[in-house]
Amino acid sequence: MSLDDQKNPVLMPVSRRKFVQTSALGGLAVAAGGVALPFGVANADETVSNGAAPEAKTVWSACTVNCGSRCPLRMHVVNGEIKYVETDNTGDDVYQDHQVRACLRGRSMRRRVYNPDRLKYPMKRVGKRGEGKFKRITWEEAYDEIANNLKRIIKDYGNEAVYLQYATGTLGGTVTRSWPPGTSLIARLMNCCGGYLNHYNTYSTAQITTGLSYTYGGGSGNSISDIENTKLVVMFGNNPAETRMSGGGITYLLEQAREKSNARMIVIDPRYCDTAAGREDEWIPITPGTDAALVSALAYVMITENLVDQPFLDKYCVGYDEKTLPASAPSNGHYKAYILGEGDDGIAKTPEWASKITAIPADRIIKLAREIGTAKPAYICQGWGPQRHANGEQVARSIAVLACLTGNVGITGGNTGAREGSYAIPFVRFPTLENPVKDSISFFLWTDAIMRGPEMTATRDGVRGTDKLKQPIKFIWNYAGNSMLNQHSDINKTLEILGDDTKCEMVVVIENHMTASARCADILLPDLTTSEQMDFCLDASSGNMGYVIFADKAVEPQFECRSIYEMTSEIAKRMGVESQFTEGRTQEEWLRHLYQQSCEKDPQLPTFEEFRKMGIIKRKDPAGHFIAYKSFRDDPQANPLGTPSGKIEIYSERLAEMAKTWELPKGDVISPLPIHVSTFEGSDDPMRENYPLQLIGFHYKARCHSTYGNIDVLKAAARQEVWMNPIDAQKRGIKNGDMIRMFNDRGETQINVKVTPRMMPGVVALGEGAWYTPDSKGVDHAGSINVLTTLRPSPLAKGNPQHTNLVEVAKV
Ligand SMILES: Nc1nc2c(c(=O)[nH]1)N[C@H]1C(S)=C(S)[C@@H](COP(=O)(O)OP(=O)(O)OC[C@H]3O[C@@H](n4cnc5c(=O)[nH]c(N)nc54)[C@H](O)[C@@H]3O)O[C@H]1N2
Ligand SMILES: Nc1nc2c(c(=O)[nH]1)N[C@H]1C(S)=C(S)[C@@H](COP(=O)(O)OP(=O)(O)OC[C@H]3O[C@@H](n4cnc5c(=O)[nH]c(N)nc54)[C@H](O)[C@@H]3O)O[C@H]1N2
Ligand code: SF4
Ligand SMILES: [Mo]
Repeated sequence: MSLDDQKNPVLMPVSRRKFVQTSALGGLAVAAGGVALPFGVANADETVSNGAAPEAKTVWSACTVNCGSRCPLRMHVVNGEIKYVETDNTGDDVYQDHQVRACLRGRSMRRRVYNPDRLKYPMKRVGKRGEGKFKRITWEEAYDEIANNLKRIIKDYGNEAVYLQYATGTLGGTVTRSWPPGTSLIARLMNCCGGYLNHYNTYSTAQITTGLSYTYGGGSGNSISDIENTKLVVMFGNNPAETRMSGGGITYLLEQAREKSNARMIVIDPRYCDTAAGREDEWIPITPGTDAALVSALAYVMITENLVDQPFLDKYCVGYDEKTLPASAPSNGHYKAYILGEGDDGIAKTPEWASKITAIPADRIIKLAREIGTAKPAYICQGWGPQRHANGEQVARSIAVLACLTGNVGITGGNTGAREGSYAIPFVRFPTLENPVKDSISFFLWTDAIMRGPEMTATRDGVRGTDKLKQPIKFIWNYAGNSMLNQHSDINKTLEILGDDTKCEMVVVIENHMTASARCADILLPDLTTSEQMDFCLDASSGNMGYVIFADKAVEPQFECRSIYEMTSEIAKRMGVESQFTEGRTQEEWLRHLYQQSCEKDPQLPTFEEFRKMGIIKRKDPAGHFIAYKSFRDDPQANPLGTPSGKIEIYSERLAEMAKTWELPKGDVISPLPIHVSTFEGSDDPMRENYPLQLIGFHYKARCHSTYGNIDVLKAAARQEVWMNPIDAQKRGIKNGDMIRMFNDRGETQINVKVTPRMMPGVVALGEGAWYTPDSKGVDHAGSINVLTTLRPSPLAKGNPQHTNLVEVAKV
């Protein structure tokens, strides 16, 4: 398919007939009111036939979704309708002044704006919550209903009962920014009204962020462009070809950097992912959730063959061996003792030991250890797949230790074992004021907080800012997110929790489309898309090039949709805080005001009108490649890390303390050293007798999570299917393309199978984010993975173990 597919006449027009189609989710919602509104879009054919010269313009806009990139879109608008979409045409092909070329998703933006699932007017729930039955109401009714309930719930339960849901649909925006929660206009509104219950961490990186905060007091990595200075690239579960697509993503940068350095690249992943796919020097499939065992055995070989960087470990690290072990630790509590079998478990972490756990042959582990131990420097990194597991904190910390054993931290061509770092142009953000409420929960435990809020404590559930939650969640704001259902775990259980409206009393969803989460709303507000309003797209970067985009208004608002600024201003008025909220500015006045402030800090910026014409401003990192912890490496005394010791803590005294004091469910482990631990639904769980296959998810090129998941051409271009090894397929009498059922105790999905040696035996993989499409028995028919995932959190981060699942697969 050509990148400019939107110009292709066969694929182009969104016809009127198609546009009134009811929702793909069963035709319930939009059709329920039975009201078809006049169309905001003129039919393409009409504009040609009426003879008048069409009014054509090109407007800079942006794709602001949470794919890790941000991309400029040039909207070609004729008579008020987007006809086709192009992308950046500034700069050249040389990296760091390159064109930031949108991927096929962004180029399909027109199909999101003019989508049959588009919400048209405010609606109120009429059936059971989650059923998706609504009636149309006016904006005045919607605002009043929200404000009245908000006042009542704050009065009855306090501001701690009002929760801002994780929602990253527009995190690239400025006025429209939806995440982190504290940066959204909803936060500003709530902060004017006494505050809200916050969340920390993310579905993306909970285990690695928490894990590495103990190791490094942070978790940054060298920029990927620094691969031009390396000898060897080792990727643990990192798939930039899919998760960092486009000229703003870094997949192309990776290839250009490798061309310069000619570095070898080893990809360690249960799946032969697109990043490998012929570009790799070697693919090492690994049993999911066992990377820490692999690292332990690599350490064993490096220690016994004298390949570790002892001076680095002595000078910069705590707890590698007895020399740097804290006094509070047992004398055999150091990492070297654990590896050599002198620790409490008495097991030497030999390649043979790890081979049984990881399914990687012992001689391959030995060869890999020698290779990593002798390549100087080596760029060791991990994506976020290995950490999205029930033992993900341990895995993330272990991979970081590998970078320390080999002395690769803080140097050019090396890396910390974390994901790549990048550079962004600093810009002034919308001020959202201070949250008077300090309590926050892990983003993943909101369903728990609905059910048992006041039972949740700091040392059992990781509640922060307070010892114990005061109230259960009673009110949820869900702005630009699908984690009310589609993206959260265990959809069936979550539906049950949400279905009881005596528990959480009010759910407000602000969306563009009739998503699974939208169907769980009590009040559903139709938002503008990026194309229908003015905003800046910030925090955009491509390795060591930062950029910002002027996302202008391309077309008029469709139907009765309104902007988030207008919605929150109207609710602020009803809450009696309008002047504090708006400060008397319109959306455009705010943008001009913020831009003025950015210009004062950064005199290099062009004027507002110049920026508007340019569409995109790019800037290279003045410091060159980003080298994580370089100042610490250069002078550790002057530039200590954010850990208590100021050093890299292989052994963490804080974790040792938590291991003693936290109340953990049976089987959960917190440990001062990064070690391999068995987990629930891991490769050695006895549950495998009933559910013999490990199921991992992955982030798929067809969508950004669930966003773009309802675009016909994208669905056709990259089909939703479950990956399965021929050995597993043959055992079950399954052939490539068959319709299968995949199930466990939590639910079932039916989807076509892709039988492929790109998947290791014993493991199946399914792209996350497909639109949950249940039948009357609750069986999903779209390959929506979260009918199979668990609500049980990981031990330390209380994060989402969404890649740790056991299932069985059978032919339908
Ligand atoms: N099983 C499994 N589940 C996962 C993951 C996994 O790997 N496996 N990954 C997790 C991760 S890392 C993440 S980040 C989360 C992502 O979860 P979410 O943050 O919920 O992301 P999306 O599914 O993209 O949902 C974004 C929503 O915003 C809406 N939206 C887009 N633009 C606008 C706008 O301008 N205005 C409004 N009001 N709405 C808009 C879209 O229609 C979409 O419904 O999912 C998590 N869930
Ligand atoms: N196209 C597209 N791009 C995206 C997104 C999207 O939805 N679509 N989402 C964006 C967001 S919000 C995020 S957080 C990132 C997510 O980025 P990641 O979390 O890095 O993406 P995943 O695909 O979940 O995992 C990366 C790889 O890890 C592998 N993997 C899974 N389990 C293990 C394991 O135990 N060990 C090892 N070694 N490998 C394992 C998977 O097979 C996969 O190839 O992607 C971003 N980019
Ligand atoms: S989905 Fe990501 S890579 Fe694709 S156009 Fe949007 S921002 Fe760019
Ligand atoms: Mo994410």
